[in-house]
Amino acid sequence: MLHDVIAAVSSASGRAAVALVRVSGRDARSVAARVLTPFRPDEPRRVWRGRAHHPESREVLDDVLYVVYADGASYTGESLVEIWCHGGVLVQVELLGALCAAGARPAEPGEFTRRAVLNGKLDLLQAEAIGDLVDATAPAQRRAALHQLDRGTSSRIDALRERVLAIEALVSYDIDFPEEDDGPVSPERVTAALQETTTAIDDLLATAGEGTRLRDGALCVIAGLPNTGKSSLFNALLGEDRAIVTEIPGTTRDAIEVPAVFGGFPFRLVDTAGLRASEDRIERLGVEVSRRFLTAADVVLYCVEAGQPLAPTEEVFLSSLSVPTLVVHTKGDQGVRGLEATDDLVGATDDFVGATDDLVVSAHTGRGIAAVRERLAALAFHGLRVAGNGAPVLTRERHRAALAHARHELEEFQRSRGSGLEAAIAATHLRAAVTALEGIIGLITPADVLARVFASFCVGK
Ligand SMILES: Nc1nc2c(ncn2[C@@H]2O[C@H](COP(=O)(O)OP(=O)(O)OP(=O)(O)O)[C@@H](O)[C@H]2O)c(=O)[nH]1
Ligand SMILES: [Mg+2]
Repeated sequence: MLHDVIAAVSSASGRAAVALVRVSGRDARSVAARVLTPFRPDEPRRVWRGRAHHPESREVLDDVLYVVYADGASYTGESLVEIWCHGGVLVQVELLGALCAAGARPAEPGEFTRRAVLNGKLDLLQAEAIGDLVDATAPAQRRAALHQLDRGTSSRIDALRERVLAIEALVSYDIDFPEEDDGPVSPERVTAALQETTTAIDDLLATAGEGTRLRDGALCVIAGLPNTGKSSLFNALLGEDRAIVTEIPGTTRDAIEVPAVFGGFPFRLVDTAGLRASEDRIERLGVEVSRRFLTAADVVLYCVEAGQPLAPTEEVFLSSLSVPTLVVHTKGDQGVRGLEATDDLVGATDDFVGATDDLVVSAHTGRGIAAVRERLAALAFHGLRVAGNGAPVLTRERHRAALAHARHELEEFQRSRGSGLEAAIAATHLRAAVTALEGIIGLITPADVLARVFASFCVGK
């Protein structure tokens, strides 16, 4: 099955100057030869010009460019032909039809990348990185994906695996010579090595929260009393009018969620109904929705009108929040005295994570809007901003769960050793830790894991 020839349009459909059609598999060249003239398979990685035609009707479909890649020197690791035809809705589909008539079958979603993994061209983390790169909407997502594609995360996992293998080697002496009380390897050495490895795992695990946020977008919920300018701020942050603004308190009834990029990081910005006890049934439901969003929020943007002190209920509400909160004083153009000094806070810094911080903004003049964006990025992605671009980030639950599992096995090993269990039996936990780490990179990957990884890919990838 792996050797059948697959074909797909790898570019998006719709009007475009060019489209890319890929053909991969052991016999990709003979399939392409039936469609392309002249076909020059002998000189790989050179661009040729040719005509594409249907293998049966011989009707010419397009004037194309193509490249042939040899086995082992292609994206998929197998014989691969890439054909650039004219884009649009018809030509690329007809070309794909011609290739299928010539012996290929339509590829399944992610099948090219899946083959690349099965042929050892990419590990599983790199394959996921390709998916992330295609899905990236914020520069920070692109940077993390590229780092992962460069085996940044993989090499970190490799290093962890090496550490566990080294511990295995240390304890193997005890296994081979169990009757020796004082072997050449002291138990302290094993314990120290275990501790170092667990710490290294914890460092990586600590990136999982922001890593997931980096993939999904940080949920930023705008909250506050009615009429405090939440929807206006929402629109100003997005740079477009998405939410209705009126002078009537209780205008927003439903939560509106819109993806956004602030400071290069991905967000899901949510405007909510103003928080108050209302007689109006619809408004009450809206307030309930607001509260639900607030429980799920990664960061809260709390609006209070400039010059208005926080009401005691608001103080209580704010201190009940367990996520970083940015309090902004809205309508800052209305000339409230005593707030000018607060402008000193505009420069965003990285050292106030979790703190409640104040900022004066105006949706009307744009004052403070850029600073809010920067601050939100600093609050939601503090760790990533500090770590910089070169650090690996765990972006998926799959990674986190497997690492946590490896860590658990190391603890179990330590526990078994402590309880005097035979070294050979205790060492099975080390083996299990190695297997868990290998699963992340994809050295050993059950079919169902592969299926899950590629489920979200689109055709042609
Ligand atoms: N001068 C001034 N007025 C503003 C500003 N932002 C909002 N307003 C006014 O304040 C009123 C309420 O604005 P909204 O954005 O609808 O407030 P909200 O908090 O979403 O209100 P609800 O949805 O009812 O809770 C409107 O009349 C806005 O024009 C601002 O920056 N400056
Ligand atoms: Mg509103």
